[in-house]
Amino acid sequence: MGQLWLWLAILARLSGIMAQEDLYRKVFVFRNDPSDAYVVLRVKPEQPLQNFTVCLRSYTDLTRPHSLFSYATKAQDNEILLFKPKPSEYRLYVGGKFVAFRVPEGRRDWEHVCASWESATGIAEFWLNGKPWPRKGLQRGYTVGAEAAILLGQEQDAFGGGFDVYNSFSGELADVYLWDVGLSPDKMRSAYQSLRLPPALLSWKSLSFELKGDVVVKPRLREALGP
Ligand SMILES: *[C@@H]1O[C@H](CO)[C@@H](O)[C@H](O)[C@H]1NC(C)=O
Ligand SMILES: [Ca+2]
Repeated sequence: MGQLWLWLAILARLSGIMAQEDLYRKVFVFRNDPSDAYVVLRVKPEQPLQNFTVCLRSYTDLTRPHSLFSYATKAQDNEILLFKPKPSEYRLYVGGKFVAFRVPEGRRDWEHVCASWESATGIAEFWLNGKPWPRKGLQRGYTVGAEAAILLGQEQDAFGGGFDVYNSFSGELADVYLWDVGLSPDKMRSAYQSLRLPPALLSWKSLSFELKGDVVVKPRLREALGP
């Protein structure tokens, strides 16, 4: 029996099948600053996106630029990118163009963000800690490519690579989700409050991921919720 599992594990590794895990009450800890660590996420099925919502929670004391969610295709490295160039700004990139959302400088606490985009109108929504920011627009009529390298911890300047360690993430990440729809305001608030959520392309409760380098899964130290 032990040997069967060993063979299955080897087979899984060879065929690139990743662990699927419920990360409820867990976090990814990126220990180093700067760091070359990252986490690869896999979406199944891969599909082009006319609409999407990405949500995650982060906890860091970084003041330098850092990447939170990097979705690159072979044609466009910034296909979907959630990026924090400085403590008072978030950027959402879609197909290489971005909109900026100015935010109050963090209280050095967990920050929950959701960003959504809709091709038909180009409208981008940005929610911080359960609260919507004034909507902006970009890339009306665009389609996000299907075959993607999806990474946490690094910003891709090439498909699956081209990292700048000074754009790396350092700290804790949790509650990462990607949907192929724009979430309703109710669901945006549910995501912030860690309540029940619709089925997702990427779900923290059944995440297919692979750790690369110095990043570890640890239990949460406390509930990440805050007003
Ligand atoms: C994208 O969202 C718009 C507006 O909610 C909807 O009309 C459209 O059908 C959606 N497209 C896809 C492919 O889901
Ligand atoms: Ca890039």
